Amino acid sequence: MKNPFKNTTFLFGVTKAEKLPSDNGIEVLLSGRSNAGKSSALNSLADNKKLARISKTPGRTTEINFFEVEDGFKLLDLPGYGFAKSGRSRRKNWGPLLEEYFKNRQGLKAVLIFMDIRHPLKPIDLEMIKLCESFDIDYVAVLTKSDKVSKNISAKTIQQVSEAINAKEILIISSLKKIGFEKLRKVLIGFKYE
Ligand SMILES: Nc1nc2c(ncn2[C@@H]2O[C@H](COP(=O)(O)OP(=O)(O)OP(=O)(O)O)[C@@H](O)[C@H]2O)c(=O)[nH]1
Ligand SMILES: [Mg+2]
Repeated sequence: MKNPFKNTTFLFGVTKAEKLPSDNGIEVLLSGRSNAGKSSALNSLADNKKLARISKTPGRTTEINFFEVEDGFKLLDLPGYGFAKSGRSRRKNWGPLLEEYFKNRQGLKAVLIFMDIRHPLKPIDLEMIKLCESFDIDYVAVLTKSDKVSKNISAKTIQQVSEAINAKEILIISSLKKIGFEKLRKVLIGFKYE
């Protein structure tokens, strides 16, 4: 089957609420701590290594990057937050933009929260979950880098996460091993029809 994400293209980056594009079509936000593996996942999703920049230095992405999967369906790569030194000032900058975005965005269907399977549910992830819950937006936990842990640890972590939060789905992926992307694609496509 053809990969429906294959033709995903980068549109632009936005740093200020007033620069957000008009609220057309549906949008899914990709969020997660810096280094969680969001950009790698986006590239694997589209099967295009050049799509999103994969930062070697954590926290290098500094904008909300808009990607178009197809007409009327966008993915937004939210730069990593909560990382070490630059975290606090970045978080301060993020707050208003994100709040503004959540408050007024009709097209926002869901938020994916990418978490390194070895370090899930950090305070900043819980903040994002709270934000989703306060605006009644579905969120999906995506546990990344599953190649780094055993099957046993994976299963335990999924159990632990499912007990702690009300995620619509809990998925596990490995961009390195290309595992979990069929399911992730299915879940994302599902949001088109809600
Ligand atoms: N082993 C392993 N490493 C991964 C995987 N996915 C990403 N990485 C590595 O993790 C690091 C961070 O990946 P990125 O995709 O840039 O992370 P990000 O969440 O986009 O980070 P920011 O843009 O800073 O928010 C890179 O060195 C990747 O090569 C994976 O599935 N397995
Ligand atoms: Mg990134």
